[in-house]
Amino acid sequence: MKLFKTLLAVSVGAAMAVSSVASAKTTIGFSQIGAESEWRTANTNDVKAAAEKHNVDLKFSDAQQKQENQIKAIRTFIAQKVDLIGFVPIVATGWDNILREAKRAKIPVLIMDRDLTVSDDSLYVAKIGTDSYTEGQKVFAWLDDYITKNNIKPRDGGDKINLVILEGTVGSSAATGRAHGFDDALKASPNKDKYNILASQTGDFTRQKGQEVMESFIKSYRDKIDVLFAHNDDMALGAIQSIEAAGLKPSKDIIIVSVDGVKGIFQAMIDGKANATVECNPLQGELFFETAEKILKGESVPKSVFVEEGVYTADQAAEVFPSRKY
Ligand code: GZL
Repeated sequence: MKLFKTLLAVSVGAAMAVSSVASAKTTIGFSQIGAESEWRTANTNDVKAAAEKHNVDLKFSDAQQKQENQIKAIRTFIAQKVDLIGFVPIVATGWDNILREAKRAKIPVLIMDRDLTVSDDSLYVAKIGTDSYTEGQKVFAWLDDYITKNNIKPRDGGDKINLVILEGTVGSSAATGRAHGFDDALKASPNKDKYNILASQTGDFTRQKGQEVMESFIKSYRDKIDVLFAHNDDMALGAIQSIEAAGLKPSKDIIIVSVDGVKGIFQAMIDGKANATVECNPLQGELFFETAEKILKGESVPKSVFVEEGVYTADQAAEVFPSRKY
């Protein structure tokens, strides 16, 4: 009888072992910035859908826009001995120590969306992201072409096209990349002397702050402002509310160009309230989990991969809108 019991125990144990091996899903800890914009929500939804499709046990953490919450989440993932850690670095610096802890725990780290600066590039395996510098360059290229083709004249009767800029989160690679890309393209332009930047201030990528800062810009410069460049669509949408509240016509009195390509800005372009958006593609989930699978199989992956991104203008908005996925 004893032998039978032992065999039974062994067979049950083996069955459980097999079932646990068979159902042993890959566990990935993912620290997301927050839910500050339409774009971020689309990015989160895409990550969760792709995790489901790849049969990954996703431990998802929302940092409420605070770096210290991301660091805490990554430390928790290490304690949970996840197979891989993914995160969107809210700002570019301050990650060395926590990534050294992950390296000591032999847990690979895969970056999504934004970029980071570390003292040792071996602290993360790869980055799947968006090319903020090129996005900034595309903004200026579109604006300079639009101003020239439409022979736009300064509203104040002067000789300079006056811009105000709503910057993204201070210290984020998305904000610094877009700012540098725009500035470098402007400085390289034969028309560089035609432009004057009246003011540039962070709206932290949110609609609310975009509205507040634009209100202050209008108070200071009302009929001098010819162009708003917003580092993301959500801040542009907030700014449009302030422009209208001041009795000005968005896209007409003040030309509006922003970055992301979310549904809200397409609707604003259809409504004649915005002029153009440079796409920043949040649909990075598939590429993220494909790359994670390769890393976990020990395959080599490129250190940095950018997702595809286009430029969309008001005259295309109605036609393109139905096909937009975010
Ligand atoms: C860009 C991304 C930015 C978006 C904003 O890659 O990190 O963060 O442009 C979002 O809308 O808040």
